Amino acid sequence: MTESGTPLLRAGRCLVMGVVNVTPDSFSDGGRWVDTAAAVSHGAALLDDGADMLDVGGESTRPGAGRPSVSDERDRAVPVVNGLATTGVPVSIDTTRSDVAQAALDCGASMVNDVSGGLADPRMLPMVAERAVPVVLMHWRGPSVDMQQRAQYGDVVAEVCDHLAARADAALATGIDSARIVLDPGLGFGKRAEHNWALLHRLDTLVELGFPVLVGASRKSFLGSLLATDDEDRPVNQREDATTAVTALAAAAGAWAVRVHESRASADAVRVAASWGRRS
Ligand code: PMM
Repeated sequence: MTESGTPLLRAGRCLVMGVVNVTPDSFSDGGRWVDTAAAVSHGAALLDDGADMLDVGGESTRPGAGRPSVSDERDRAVPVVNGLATTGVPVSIDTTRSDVAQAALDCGASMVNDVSGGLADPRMLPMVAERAVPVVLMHWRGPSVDMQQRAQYGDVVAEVCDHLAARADAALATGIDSARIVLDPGLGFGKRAEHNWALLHRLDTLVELGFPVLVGASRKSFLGSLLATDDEDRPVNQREDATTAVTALAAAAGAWAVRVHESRASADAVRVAASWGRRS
């Protein structure tokens, strides 16, 4: 950290954030990277495949998930953050707990990704302000264990945008610089497929709030149900092409970054979108 704090990564195009879930139970890759060395080499592979930054998390937020203890979450995520950050790559810590975030920042993380938008832990936003690091504030309606019961909206786009504008105001009020705030619609968090599609359809409304926007659609169940056959939803490991399509469209709609489990195709897609949008 410099005296003036850590700036938000920018590249003149949509960025690709590679996901490193150090959890036994995440919906798409739970259990694959629980070993620190495996998680670090997975992160390195995501970078080789074109990711601009990595997002490391030690708690699964899939619908219905229970919570690990703070120490379990920290012990899973922080060694992986440490192993990756020493290579100089920008690493964010995906956590709603300020203690975990703080430990990760101490070990080289340079951004906090809080899916609760600072609501789960009242110490999170003041800590982020003090450390002067960028923060992702995601739309959230409460813990994952029963969040789908709260998937009730009148106008989902207006409600999510109003909520995120209020979370940005709360962050500004605690002293977080506006240039370090990222907003995220929280696809799948207390939202059904139709809510996710409405939010993507009107991503411009969220972008117009004036903050960088992160989109996390990768492999989520609304892509599985979109591509379902009569018998079953498209399995998680066969949703990559749909994820890439979302990446291209999100980039074209002005997203700051996409959060993805595989980076190669999305890294290509953001470059296509940037070139398409450029007038020469
Ligand atoms: N989704 C998941 C976890 N963390 N963070 C942000 N900012 N946005 C998301 O959409 C998001 C997130 C759930 O997906 P995973 O369990 O595969 O990581």
